[in-house]
Order: sequence, then structure tokens, then C-alpha cells
Amino acid sequence: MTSPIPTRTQVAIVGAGPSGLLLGQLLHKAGIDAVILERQSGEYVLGRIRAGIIEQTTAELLDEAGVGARMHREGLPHDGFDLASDGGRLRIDLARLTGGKRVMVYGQTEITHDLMDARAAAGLPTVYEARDVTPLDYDGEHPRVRYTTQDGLVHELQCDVIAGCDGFHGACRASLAPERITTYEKVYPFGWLGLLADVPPVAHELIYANHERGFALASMRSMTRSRYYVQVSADERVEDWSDQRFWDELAQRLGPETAAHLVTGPSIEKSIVPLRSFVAEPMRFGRMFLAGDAAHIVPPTGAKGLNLAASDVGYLARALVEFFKERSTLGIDHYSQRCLRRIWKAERFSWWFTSLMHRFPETGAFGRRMQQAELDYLTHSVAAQTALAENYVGLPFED
Ligand code: RFL
Ligand code: PHB
Repeated sequence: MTSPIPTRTQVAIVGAGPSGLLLGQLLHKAGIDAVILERQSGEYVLGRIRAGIIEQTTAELLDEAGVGARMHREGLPHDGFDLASDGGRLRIDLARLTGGKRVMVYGQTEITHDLMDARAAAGLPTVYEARDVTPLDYDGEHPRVRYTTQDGLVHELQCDVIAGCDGFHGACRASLAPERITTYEKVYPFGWLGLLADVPPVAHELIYANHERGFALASMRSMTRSRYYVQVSADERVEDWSDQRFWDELAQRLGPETAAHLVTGPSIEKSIVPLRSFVAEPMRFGRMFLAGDAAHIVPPTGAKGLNLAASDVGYLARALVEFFKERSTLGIDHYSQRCLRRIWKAERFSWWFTSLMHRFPETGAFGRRMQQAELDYLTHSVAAQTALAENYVGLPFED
């Protein structure tokens, strides 16, 4: 940043991931000032390869923030996806099952890019590489955030409200005394090994595969860039996975018919994500609000992480507009409760879909039979498919 570092703002946003950046943009549209403090550099944030599926409500929020144009141009609308198991394929026809709803394939990296560009174009302040970010005095009416810049200088940002958009390992939730917060957690005994490559996707739609060797997912970022994942055990190291080993494993799990169309190539990125379900309650502490991964984590199977982050921020932006513009505390008073109702439903769906599609060493042959029976039920029950589809496209917003 070249302009002087601000010492006072209305909303101090901690974290320049999708939650923090989208909140900044929605507040800017509403005429509310915000400063973003981010621990990493902008390039580092953009280098993280994460989510790829956008719900319609998230797309609408990006439009509202004025950053949806490239997503509409370059994003790929998807009307369905496939579930594969034991050689069979079941198409979940999202559009038909949900009365015309669909999802959009558009990478988190691209969304982050669009939000960063909009923020820079509007000249809005972001402090990158801010170290030791510490939220202070949020139980009173004059919160502050202390942080250290790259040159070693300690700064303080006075504000009316702090938004903790700083992810699972962030400073905001960590600043709370343990007795103020209740956490719920399930750690799965496996992770996802992901590979990104500039090769055309194996199919036009996503394929979620349940295989006896473990789960696999065929996804994409565009018609020339593929994103694939295979389930690996929790102690697996990415160094032990050459590209060839990855492609061989993926091909086995997708099955011979699908693998016949698989185009392989050198990886651009390869990393392992641990799988976890986590919720912290509540999400408001005086004048500090948690949003996105700072408050909850879902396993990526249901593609809900980024979408939940966006819905939290949608609620928070609306509540802050009521607070600053209408002098009403109604929105901020209900923020936590509103978000959590949606979050728990997404947690349930992500846990269920993870349980259906992965290999669980501890549940053995009985567990696998249960999965096969449920997949068979899904194949023959429109009701079961509808329940899957309406959760996948995103549940409607409730007040
Ligand atoms: P983010 O994206 O973690 O951004 C938080 C930002 O806060 C910064 N930060 C701090 N800044 C200042 N001071 C501190 N003390 C700070 N501590 C942290 C971080 O550098 C970062 O820039 O959270 P946000 O904005 O809430 O967005 C949430 C989404 O990123 C997340 O839900 C999804 O990406 C989850 N997720 C996935 N979701 C999907 O739907 N599909 C996926 O395929 C998928 N893959 C993933 C994922 C999450 C991952 N993580 C968190 C390990 C893959 C990975 C690797
Ligand atoms: C992705 O493309 O990264 C992706 C897609 C669907 C998921 C998870 C990840 O459920």
C-alpha cells in the first residue's frame, strides 16, 4: 500500500480471504468504511488453490458486490453431476430436481482475484503482511486492532466493529477466553490429495466416485484446466505422490470406462487437505463478529466451505448496514443465530455426503454395504435424489 496507513475506520476486517474481501466490497457499496489487515502477501493469498463450486446465492452476492461480471463470462454453469460406484454411474439432475437451480464452476482463486481488483480500483485500504494482529476491547464501544507492519512498527487501528474473517487458524477466535466459546469438532481419519493440471476435464460434469480403494473426485476450473482429488490416509505425505502415481490411482478409482477418457499431464499444484467438521458458537462477541472458516469448517465433499463463508458475510453486511445507517442493533443481535441455522444444515449435509462416499477403515465391510445400499436407494428414489440436489445447490436463505 502506498497511501498512509489509516488509524481509524468503521469496520476493521481481519483476513483477506473470500470472507474478508467480499465483506469489504459489500460494505463499500453501502458507504461503510473498512480496512483489511492480512497476514500474508496478496500473491500468497492468490496462490492458494481451494474451492471450485459456487451456489446461486453466492453468485447473487458477488453480483451485489459488483464483482460478478467475469464469473458470468468465464464461469461454467452446471446442471448436474455424477455419482459413480461399483462400475455404475448415477446422474443427479440438479436443474430438474430443484426446479431449475444450478451451480457455477468458478474457482476461489478467480473470485479472490476479482475482489482484490475491485478493491484496488476503488482505492480501498488493505494492509498485507500484517503480523501479530491482535483484536482488543471488543466488549466495549471502542474496539482496536493492534498489528505490526513489515518494517517492525506497531500500529493500532481504532474501529466501531471488528470482523474476524481470518480463517480456521486466525487470531480473532483465538483471542477469546475458552469459556466464552463452545466448539464442536469431528476430525476424519483421512484427507484429500488434490492435483491441478492444464488438461481437459475427463467429463463435462463433476464425478464423485465411491471406490473400494477410496473416494475420488473429478472436477475442473475450465474446459482446459482440471482439478482432481483422491482420498488418502491422514498421515500421507505429498512428496510421496509423483504425478504418475496420482494419475494411476485416480484412473483406478474412476473405473475403466471413465478412465479411458482421462487426459493426464504435469501438475501445476498438488497438496493434501485434512478433512474436518468444526463449528464454534456463538459468532458474535460484543463488537467482534466471526465469519467464514474462522467460525466453521466443513469437509469439502459438499463444496460448502466457500458458500457458507459468503452467506455469513451476506448476513453480516446487512446487519452492519442496519447498525451504521439505521442505528438498529436488530441485525447484529440476530447475526449469530441466523448464520448458525444455515451452518448446521450445511455441516449435516457435508458430513452425510462425506460418510456416503469415503472409505472408512473403522467401519469395515458392514460400513461399505451400508454405503452400497444407500447408493442403490438413491438410484431408485427421486425423493432421495431431491434431498441431495436441494442441499447441493444450496438451501434458501431464511430470516
Ligand atoms: P480463508 O480463505 O482461510 O481466509 C482467511 C484469511 O485470513 C488470513 N489470516 C490472518 N490475517 C491476519 N492476521 C491473522 N492472524 C490471520 N490468520 C489468518 C489468512 O492468511 C487468509 O488470507 O477463510 P475465508 O475467507 O473464511 O474463506 C473460506 C474458504 O477459503 C474455505 O471455506 C474454502 O476454501 C474451504 N475449502 C474448500 N471449500 C470448498 O467448498 N471446496 C474445496 O475444494 C475446498 N478446498 C478448502 C479447500 C479449504 C482449505 N484450507 C482452509 C486448508 C482446500 C484447503 C486447503
Ligand atoms: C473443486 O473443484 O475444487 C471441488 C469441487 C467440488 C467439491 C470440492 C472441490 O465438492
